[in-house]
Amino acid sequence: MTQRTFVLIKPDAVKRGLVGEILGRYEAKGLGIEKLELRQVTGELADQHYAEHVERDFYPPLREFVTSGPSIAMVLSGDQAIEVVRLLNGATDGRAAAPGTIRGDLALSNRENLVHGSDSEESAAREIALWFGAEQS
Ligand code: IDP
Repeated sequence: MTQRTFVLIKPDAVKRGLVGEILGRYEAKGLGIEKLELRQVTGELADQHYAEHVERDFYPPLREFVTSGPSIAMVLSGDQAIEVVRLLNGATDGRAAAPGTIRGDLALSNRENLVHGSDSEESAAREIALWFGAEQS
C-alpha cells in the first residue's frame, strides 16, 4: 500500500552535516521524495507539531532544540512508507536504538535524535497538512 509520510531532519542533523547521509538512506531504501524544504521552525509550529507533548516535562527543551536552527521538512512516499521510515529511524533514544538505524548509528541522545517520522496514517495526514498546506495532503 503506497503511503505518504512526513519526515523532519532536525537541527542537530543539519548542524552536524548529516543531511546527505540521512537523505541517502531514505533514497537507497527506495522511498520517493515528494516534497523537500529547508525550514526554520517557529515556536508556534513546534507547539502544533508536538501538540501531544506540549504538557510533558521534556517539551520546553525539545521546543528550544527544534527551533534552534534550520531543519529539512519532507514528504516521502512508497510502499508502507510510514512504518518503513520509523524502522529506518530507529528507537526514539539514540542510545538504545539498534545499530543499522539512523539513530542507532548516528545519535547518542533521546532528544537530539536527528529525525522525526509520522507514527500513523492519521499523524501523517495531519503533519503533511500542517507543514505543507491542507490542499496538498
Ligand atoms: P519519536 O520521535 O520517536 O516518534 P516521540 O515519543 O513522539 O518520539 O517524542 C518526540 C520527540 O521528543 C523525540 O523524537 C525526542 O526528540 C523528544 N523526546 C521524547 N522523549 C524524550 C525524553 O524523555 N527526553 C527528551 N526528549 C524526548
